[in-house]
Amino acid sequence: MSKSRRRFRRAFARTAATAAVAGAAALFPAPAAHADLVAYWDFDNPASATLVDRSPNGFNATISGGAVYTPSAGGKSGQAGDYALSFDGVNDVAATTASLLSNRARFTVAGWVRYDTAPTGTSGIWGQNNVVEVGFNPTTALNFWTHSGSSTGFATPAAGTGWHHLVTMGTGTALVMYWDGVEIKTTPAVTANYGSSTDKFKMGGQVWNATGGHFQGSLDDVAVWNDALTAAQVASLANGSATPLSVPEPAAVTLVATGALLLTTRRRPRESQGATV
Ligand SMILES: [Ca+2]
Ligand SMILES: [Ca+2]
Repeated sequence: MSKSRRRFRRAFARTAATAAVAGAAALFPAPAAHADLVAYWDFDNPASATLVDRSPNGFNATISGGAVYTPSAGGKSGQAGDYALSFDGVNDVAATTASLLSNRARFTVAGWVRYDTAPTGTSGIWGQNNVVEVGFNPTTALNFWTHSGSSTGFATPAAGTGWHHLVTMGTGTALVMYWDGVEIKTTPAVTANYGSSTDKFKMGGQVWNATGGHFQGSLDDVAVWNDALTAAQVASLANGSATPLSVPEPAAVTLVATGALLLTTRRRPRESQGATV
């Protein structure tokens, strides 16, 4: 083969490989949010009393009692434009208008929690009264109660230790709590349904009961899933490599990996062909 023809072949192979990568990107786009993501609030719309649900489901929450956004960069990431919501422990609450946790066979609620003063009373961090209740109860423990799947908890870490990542999960066979990405408590309890109530999903108070029980501290990036997350998914949230919008379905990860593999195996014969002709 002539030198110019070989050069042409090499250039053609490079172009084809580039096109193949572009094609693969179109065939295998970045994974969408986990299909079981129910709602996600990042608290990054500080001009509004409405907390925008960043999932496609539109479960916006409304601030009442005077809960305030932290200043820009006051959110977990510490970056400009990242806000958290600060609760006064008196009457502040963020409430949806939906009973998000009713009749779940499995669920996960995850988010960042910060409390700079020790809790002075039973206080709710997130949940839905009479179905799933999470918060300080008593003041020395983080407690996770469900209507029909038992309850669990662990001793409260000291106040003033910054942001912590909390996960409360019902797998159908156990209640699982993660703290800063580590599975800190698992309590076996089998149920096909964690219960239902007409109460709404709330953050910062009115969780242990329909009224009262207000949390003093801040929350950021709270999300609800209609499934149990894997330990790897929890770790990715806690170490900041994923947000609730980028925690992928395990199936999507497999598809992307398969695409990359196909690309690799298809390119090899073409290159060796060029060398032997
Ligand atoms: Ca208040
Ligand atoms: Ca935020």
